[in-house]
Amino acid sequence: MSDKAKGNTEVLEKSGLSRRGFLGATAATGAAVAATALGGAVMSRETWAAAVKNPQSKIHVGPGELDTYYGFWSGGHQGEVRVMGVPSMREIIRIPVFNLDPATGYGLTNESKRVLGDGGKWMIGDCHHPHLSLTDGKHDGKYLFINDKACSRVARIRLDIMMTDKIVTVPNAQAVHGLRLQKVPYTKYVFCNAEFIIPHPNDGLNIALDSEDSFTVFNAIDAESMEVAFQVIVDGNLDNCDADYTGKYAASTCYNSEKALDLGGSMRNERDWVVVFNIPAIEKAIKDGKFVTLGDSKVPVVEGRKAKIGDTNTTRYIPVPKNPHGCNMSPDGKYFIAAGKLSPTCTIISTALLDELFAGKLKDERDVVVGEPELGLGPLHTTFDGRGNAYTTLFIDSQVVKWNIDEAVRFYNGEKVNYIKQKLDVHYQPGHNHATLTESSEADGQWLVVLSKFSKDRFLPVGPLHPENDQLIDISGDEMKLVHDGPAYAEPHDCTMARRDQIRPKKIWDRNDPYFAETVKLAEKDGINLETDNRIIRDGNKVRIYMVSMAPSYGINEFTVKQGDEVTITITNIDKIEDLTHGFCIVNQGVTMAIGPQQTSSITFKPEGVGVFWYYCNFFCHALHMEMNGRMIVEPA
Ligand code: K7E
Ligand code: CUA
Ligand code: CA
Repeated sequence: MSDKAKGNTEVLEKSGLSRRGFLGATAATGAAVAATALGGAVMSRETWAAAVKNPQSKIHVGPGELDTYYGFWSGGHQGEVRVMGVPSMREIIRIPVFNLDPATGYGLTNESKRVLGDGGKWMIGDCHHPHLSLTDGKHDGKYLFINDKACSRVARIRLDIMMTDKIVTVPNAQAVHGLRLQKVPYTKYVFCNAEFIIPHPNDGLNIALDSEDSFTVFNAIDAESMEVAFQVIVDGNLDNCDADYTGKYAASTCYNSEKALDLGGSMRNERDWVVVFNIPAIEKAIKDGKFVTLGDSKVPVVEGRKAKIGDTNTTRYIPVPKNPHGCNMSPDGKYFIAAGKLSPTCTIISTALLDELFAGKLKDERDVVVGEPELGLGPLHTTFDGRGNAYTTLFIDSQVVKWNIDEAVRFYNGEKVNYIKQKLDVHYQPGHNHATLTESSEADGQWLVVLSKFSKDRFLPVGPLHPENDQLIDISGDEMKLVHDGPAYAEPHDCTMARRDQIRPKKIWDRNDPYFAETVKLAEKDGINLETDNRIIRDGNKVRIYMVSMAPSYGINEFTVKQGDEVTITITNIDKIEDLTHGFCIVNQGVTMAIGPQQTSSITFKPEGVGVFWYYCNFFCHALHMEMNGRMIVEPA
């Protein structure tokens, strides 16, 4: 066990749960313990080093060659998304979402401020779960959605331009964590969990968190309008979620069924639960007027607490051990798999039995559980290869365990079968893992990325703050083979991958793009043709400057404003050449933005000080790029 793993065990022991206690607590059968102890083939350091050095090796993407998969990485509390190439694990670009991005001017330009709305005052985020939109269970290349736990938001990225185009703040909620998409018939809803229990109203008067008026909500956001379509009140808290392949059910894990306010309390129950949401029943309840609204928000809020659902039949609570974390739907649509975290097990929930559960035909909620394999210590998240195998991260054991789902189901039915296929050491303490196309019906079992939380000795030392370690594992054969380590800055949590033919980004901007349509409208009000006009318009103490850019010059070389003016600069890049982006930066003014080919970008600011201020292009665009500059003159008031 690594020192970090030891550290974790110590933490757990202090909180009354020993490593042995884990195993003891879950009535492990002898056979299951034997299966866990079996372990698996671990590729030696020499073998994988040789595999990586071999230029013919599968993971080597040579100069000029393209990766076969797009990877979209959460940028963690950098509040962004990172686009990677897989299998090379090269970072291709970053997409700012909740954060300030000086390179593109995201957070500074008027276009990005319209996207950010009120949340623009924060400019922080905590991204965990990036997910790609689907049609008929397959990635359709339209959108990527991602949560912000820090400010309770959900953002949408348009994949054709790879930019964030809408953000919604979820009302009546604190900390949007788990996020998954409706897969069938298409991504109509973005499902997401508000994690923390808060009082309603949260007015500072009513602060008892154990009262009936304190709860958290499951949310569905309309993927097109990006408005919250409905919320469901639940018992306990909410962690991760997923949706099925019929479009009917979503499920979320809850680790705090105790509604405890401290660590010990939240580990009191041997079992917490998975909440299953019946989407058509929720929609019907809303149609029938069986909802309330909370505070100022107009979002319909449906009752989903056990004791209160009445005839709306919106939810069911399936007991699962213990502080469960990951919730993952298998690509064949058959199972929701909840990872036990404080139990060494995963719980397999059959989607085929959910109709019967909601129809009241089952005696017990646990009757939908068709397997509960013992896998190892600290199971967090599960991913799939499309060949019937599941891969679960074991946080405490620092391993990924490959296991066969149907064999685990047979084992649960009493058959003596060893469902564990292999255990592979990873470095160190993995959170999510993610196989290629695993969240779609096309899971192809080629690559597995393991997002290890600690890197410790895997990279050159960089001081007390370490990067994480994203490890690439070849899962195309019978045996998992670790082939690459890659550092990741704080702190991705999760990623998702699609085949490169499934993502179809534009090469240059469309002049009618909605991203800057509002800016175009404002220019039209000033009688400006953005593609030809270079003009300065004074309107009281507001000055609007319109210019084009074409390598290597701006349409306006010098302009004059007065101290105290509010200045808006709108630039249209009339170059039509792929990869010809210009920048606009005014020295000592905190003004910077990018203008892609055929894009219009604008920025509004109040100049600081008086005098001559040079502006220049900060994207290399031409042999005379250094000469692409001009001057803003600020006259004293
Ligand atoms: Cu496990 Cu936020 Cu998906 Cu972190 S969550 S690991
Ligand atoms: Cu335009 Cu550099
Ligand atoms: Ca608990």
